[in-house]
Amino acid sequence: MNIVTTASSDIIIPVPVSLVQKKGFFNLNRETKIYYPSSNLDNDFTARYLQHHIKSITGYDLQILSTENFYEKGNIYLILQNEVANSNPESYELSITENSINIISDNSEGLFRGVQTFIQMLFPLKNKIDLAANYIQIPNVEIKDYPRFQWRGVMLDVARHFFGVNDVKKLIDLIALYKFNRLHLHLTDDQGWRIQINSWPKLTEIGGSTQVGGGAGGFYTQKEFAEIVEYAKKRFITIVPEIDMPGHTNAALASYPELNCDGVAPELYTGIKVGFSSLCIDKEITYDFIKDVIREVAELTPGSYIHIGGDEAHATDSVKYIKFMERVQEIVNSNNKKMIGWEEITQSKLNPTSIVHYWRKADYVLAGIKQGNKVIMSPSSKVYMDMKYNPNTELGLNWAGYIEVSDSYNWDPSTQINGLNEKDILGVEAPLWTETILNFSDIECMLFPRLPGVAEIGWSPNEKRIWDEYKIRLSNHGKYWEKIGLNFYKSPQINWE
Ligand code: TNX
Repeated sequence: MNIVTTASSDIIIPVPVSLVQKKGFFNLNRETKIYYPSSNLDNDFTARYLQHHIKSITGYDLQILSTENFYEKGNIYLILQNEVANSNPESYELSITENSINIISDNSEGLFRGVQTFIQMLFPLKNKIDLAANYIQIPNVEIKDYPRFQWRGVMLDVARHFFGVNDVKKLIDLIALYKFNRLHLHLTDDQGWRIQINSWPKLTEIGGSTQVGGGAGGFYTQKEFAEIVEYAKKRFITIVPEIDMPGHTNAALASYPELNCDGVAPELYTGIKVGFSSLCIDKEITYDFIKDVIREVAELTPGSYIHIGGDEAHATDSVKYIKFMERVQEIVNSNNKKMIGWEEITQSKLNPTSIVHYWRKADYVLAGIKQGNKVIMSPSSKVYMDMKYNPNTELGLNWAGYIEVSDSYNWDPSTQINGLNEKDILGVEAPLWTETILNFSDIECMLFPRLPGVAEIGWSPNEKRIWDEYKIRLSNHGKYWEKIGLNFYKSPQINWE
């Protein structure tokens, strides 16, 4: 008995740059092998990743072979070669013929992205009958693919509610499937400080001890944080740590009285108001503190970026805010990192390497591009994953509106702000703030099915993104989500049958 999967044109998210469906099938069966080039350890991981996913979806436990010479027909080949005509490190080609499945890139990163495309081809295989199949017929196809934007991010707020290492790893695997390449962790806020800082231990001892609603909170030890970074790196995802300042700092201020202008530590905070706290701009100890924190975080971060927040500093003098951010920028740069900040930072004089994170006000962004800065696009009315889908959604907030699946899909970064052009845009990011999000099932429900749409905006050419076609592809992903028990929102906009 055999099973025929759906044509890839009805499955792949983000939609590839070029996909040509061909006649005929590759027959995947229990004897199919996965070959990968022996020269490179990253590819060993990628081969095992592919093996793991094929097994979990089809039940086939395929053998992996490492060699430089692929001569035997009828298998899956991960191929590194310098002939993929695109300098983008994430570009890949995937061709399926009767004889073989070839995933080709000139870079390990591209191979990993291509493997995600192949894994998705198995998504529609959902029920038990599939597992009993003698072989699975995968329709022949030729895919050439590379991303539109270099920054395709997801943000998780681990400060309002804390999420442990295992939750973060689960999230990393989910976003890897959609070719995201950045995970921004919002590590500090009024309600919690979540990263161990050896030179200021009370930040986590006191500042990490609670969360919104008064739960136990928590934090990552430096060892745990390094583990997250490494886990993400294997999946070609860069961790972007955020230490929010000068506002959103009540947890730090509660941990060290000397950081407060009046020398008195406030109580820990477990509500959800914003904009009431500030570091003391006029005290030198504030900058000693920032230098220590940024140094330790930079040491833990192989990626090029440190996010310093800078948003909603309503309790900070606005003139002093400007000078403060310029000092912080110097500290970040002296640790060999690029500074990212929420859009408000463009009031300061920024270096061209600094990156502006748009969420609400176009004017701030335009002030940034005048200074030569690049922009990450997180328009709150489109991609804030903590916004409710509709008035009946249990979780989430609604200050930026209700966001249905079509709302988060049907927009284009390069026409979102008048005067902001494609060349100014580094990419897109979907933030999940967690004031109302308590556990991983809540995370799933807010991210799915909206997040794949943001992935597609970040990766695919705009003219390839067609809502009516996307709905079919999304529905096929629903079959996989059912299978893995993912708690997704069954939006009435999609036919999930
Ligand atoms: C605004 S977006 C915030 C966060 C809140 C979020 C809730 C931004 C830079 N600041 O502090 O968690 O709204 O949606």
